[in-house]
Amino acid sequence: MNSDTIAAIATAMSNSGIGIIRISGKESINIVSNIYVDKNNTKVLNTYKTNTIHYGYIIENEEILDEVMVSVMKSPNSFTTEDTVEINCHGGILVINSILELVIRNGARLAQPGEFTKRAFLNGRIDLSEAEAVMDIISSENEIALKNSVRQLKGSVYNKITELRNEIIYEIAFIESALDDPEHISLDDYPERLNLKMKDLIFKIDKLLSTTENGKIIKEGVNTVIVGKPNAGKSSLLNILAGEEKAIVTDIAGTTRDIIEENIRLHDINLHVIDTAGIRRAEDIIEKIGVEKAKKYTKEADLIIYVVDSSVPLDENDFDIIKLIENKKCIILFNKSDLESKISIGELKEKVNETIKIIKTSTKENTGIEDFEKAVKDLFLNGEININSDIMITNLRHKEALKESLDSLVQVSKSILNNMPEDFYSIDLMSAYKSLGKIIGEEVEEDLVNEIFSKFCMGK
Ligand SMILES: Nc1nc2c(ncn2[C@@H]2O[C@H](COP(=O)(O)OP(=O)(O)OP(=O)(O)O)[C@@H](O)[C@H]2O)c(=O)[nH]1
Ligand SMILES: [Mg+2]
Repeated sequence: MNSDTIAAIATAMSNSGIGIIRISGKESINIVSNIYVDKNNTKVLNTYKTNTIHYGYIIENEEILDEVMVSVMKSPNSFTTEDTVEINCHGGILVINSILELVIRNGARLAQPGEFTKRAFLNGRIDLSEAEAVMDIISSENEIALKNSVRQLKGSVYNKITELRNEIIYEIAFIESALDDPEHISLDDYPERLNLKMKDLIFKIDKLLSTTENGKIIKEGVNTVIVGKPNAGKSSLLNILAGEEKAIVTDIAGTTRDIIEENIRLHDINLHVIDTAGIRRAEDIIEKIGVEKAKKYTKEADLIIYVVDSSVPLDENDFDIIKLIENKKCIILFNKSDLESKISIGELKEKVNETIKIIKTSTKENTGIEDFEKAVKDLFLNGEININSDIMITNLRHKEALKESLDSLVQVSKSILNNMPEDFYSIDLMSAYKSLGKIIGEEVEEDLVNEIFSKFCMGK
């Protein structure tokens, strides 16, 4: 009997109009009740009747994540015969993934491919031939999806996973051979060596996991905010990046009053760039509102570009901004470098987080912009993965698989520490190997039922 509650994205993983997250199992209604409110901001989902559909919001920490329609189907009136909730949300990958992650944090487990249909079958809702018919219908779509994912995974990600798997299988083979032939292969100092290897592999997988966040950002656009005091050259920068005169540039401090937004593709990264009103302690009511907005957007940004006017001394406005950008991903432009400097890079460095890159630019003479672009790229890609929007690990299932393999490798290290026998290492190494295999589609499934149902795509 399946007692846990499963969740998955039931629609294609692309930026489409609508995305559906399906949740099935005993806890599904409770889980969604926790994260859903109706238009009166009340948690009422568990009062809804079966087979009804409702308008409301998914909330996280009291903030609205998305506007949604939810369908409630109570057992046995659903496809799986279990309590089922479907959330229809907006189709962006970032939104769908965030909601799915939220559902999982609230107690559901990520479904295996075909698991909804498998439950329908195991609960007597459909027979195997019906299940196979469903499979036929979706398999054509699946083939495209499969080709698609193979294409996505070709290149650096695929190579990386294969490389990791090869390193793991080598160790498994070594242990197995040594256990088979102890006379010729010694395991005497092996645990120490293996431990070093584990450290290295754990480091590499951690790094790969950190790119999953970047991968998401790359598709959706990095929320980038240009801040600085009035007249620093913020709007000039926006115009250079946009390649046209999007924002008004004048020598009057306080020219930009409201925010100006622009989507810019920089190398392979989509930036959603927001030019803001120069931050200063303004008197003028309209400017004041603009400044408040600038502060709000800065707090929410993924990336901040702080434009410093190097032709005038740092002042209280700069100090306000420096406080605002604490703990944020940030790049500082030491702008107006064509003029005589009234501050030094060293002086600026002392005042901000030491990891922040400072780049000399002139947004008037268009210098230093390439260095700036490179800094953005470095910041997001860690120089590691050759990401373009086709190659990335945005897929939550891949992320889970990476985490699983990481857990198994940590377990190997623990076994070494506890002087466990060598065959313990093999077991966890094999789990790590299999988890990684899921990412590139080379998992070994022994169970026939699993085999059949694993042909389904996620959420079916
Ligand atoms: N010499 C020099 N002048 C610059 C540079 N960048 C911008 N300027 C000039 O500085 C003035 C202000 O530029 P903007 O781009 O409007 O500055 P801003 O930061 O958007 O200003 P606000 O919108 O008022 O906050 C304009 O006269 C620009 O021509 C630079 O690198 N060097
Ligand atoms: Mg401006």
